[in-house]
Amino acid sequence: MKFKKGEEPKISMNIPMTSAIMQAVSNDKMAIALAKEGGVSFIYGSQSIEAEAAMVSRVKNYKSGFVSSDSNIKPTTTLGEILDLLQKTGHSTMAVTKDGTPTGKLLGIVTSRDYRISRMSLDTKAETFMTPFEKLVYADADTTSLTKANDLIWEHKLNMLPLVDKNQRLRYMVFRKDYTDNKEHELELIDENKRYIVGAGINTRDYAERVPALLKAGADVLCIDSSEGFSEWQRITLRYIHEHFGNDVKVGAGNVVDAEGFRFLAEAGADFIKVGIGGGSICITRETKGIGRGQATALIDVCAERDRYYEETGVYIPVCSDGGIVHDYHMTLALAMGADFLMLGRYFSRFDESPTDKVKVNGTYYKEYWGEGSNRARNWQRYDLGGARKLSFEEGVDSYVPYAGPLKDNVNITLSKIRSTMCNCGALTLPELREKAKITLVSATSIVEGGSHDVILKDKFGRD
Ligand code: MZP
Repeated sequence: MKFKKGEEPKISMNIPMTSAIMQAVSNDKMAIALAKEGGVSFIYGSQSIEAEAAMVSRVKNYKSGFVSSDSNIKPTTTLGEILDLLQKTGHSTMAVTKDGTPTGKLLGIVTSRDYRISRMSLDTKAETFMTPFEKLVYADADTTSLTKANDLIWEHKLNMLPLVDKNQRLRYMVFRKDYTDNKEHELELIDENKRYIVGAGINTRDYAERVPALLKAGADVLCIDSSEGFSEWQRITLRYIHEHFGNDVKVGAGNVVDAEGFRFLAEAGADFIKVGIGGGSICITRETKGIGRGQATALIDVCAERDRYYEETGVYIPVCSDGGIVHDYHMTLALAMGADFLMLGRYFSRFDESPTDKVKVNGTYYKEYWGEGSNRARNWQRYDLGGARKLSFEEGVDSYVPYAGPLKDNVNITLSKIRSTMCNCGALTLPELREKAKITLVSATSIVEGGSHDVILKDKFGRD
């Protein structure tokens, strides 16, 4: 977020990644998964105010687990009673230990997840479902892989396996493969009282109602979601929010693609500024309207203006590079070109945690991914407002992207590539990367040369 020379920003991230303000990308599930890795999601605004605020509130109230003393849970306590307790305390998981401390002997774990409940009746008594933990297998939370944990679960006939760290503190649970969907369930962190940071998308029409609802739900940061940020509407919206809710409410604006656009939004009071028009993977704005600019050119131009603005005013306004990332190294390039952080749509849409359906076509899994400017995304307004809105042309497509598995694994691989490139450039921090990275123009030949070429890859050998 914007900050003055010598001050610290009010909100900062552990990794420079945000997920796009899109129906197909950022719901509460995505927000929790990304926040666990240190990034921030912006919950999509193309839904009713109530629905968006409810998503924000679920992220803010999400607590993965807590430890209860066994005095609360007696052998005769029923599953229904325990689930009531979980609901009242806003948790999804509870670990029960002998003496009520996180390091005490673990008696059992209860989760409110549906698949657990489906296998037990609400009258099931604690003594029944806690019994397996007599055979509890403690393992090293830092080194045990999901596959190994699953093997242990089967071997010991458990429904879930708690993992503890070196100090015997309960760190994770691994759930047995679910019987119904045959999926492996993720590791669930138990660290208590963590509140995840979450952002939310807003628009320049209903901000007087939407903004207070989102702030009440706990949104940490807002962002005006539009493909055209260099507009009077954004200035009016920013002024209204800061006048009515104070400067502590952080609002990003955009998108712009040049120095003039940056300056306009900076002077209008934006707390961060997004760059990118027409470069998104699902975007056809350039094709349909001829509006936009190459992402790298736009980013370099805007970042230079950000630095000039900082020199002149002593106010630093972070820049977010939004859209167009295809390969992981594009992220490093954007960061080296000056982006403070990135916004990604396609990248996150491919993961388990995105809100869209996973479909199987010819033996390969895909996830759905559609643009906010597609009719599919715009339809919510037609339904919600109940009236016939004038039909407009589409600026986004409805598509499939290859399914890529869990967010955590993918983000970790991407980050390790970014770190490795930073290492090549001799940079320990992102500002150092900007300073030290040498960016050169590449020819089409050099791009071909950069991949494997003039060899037949073994997995294609012998095929048509
Ligand atoms: P990408 O990561 O999929 O390449 O791009 C995501 C970005 O594309 C979003 O953050 C948003 O700025 C932009 N977007 C979303 N919907 C559309 C559209 O329908 C679009 N045209 O351009």
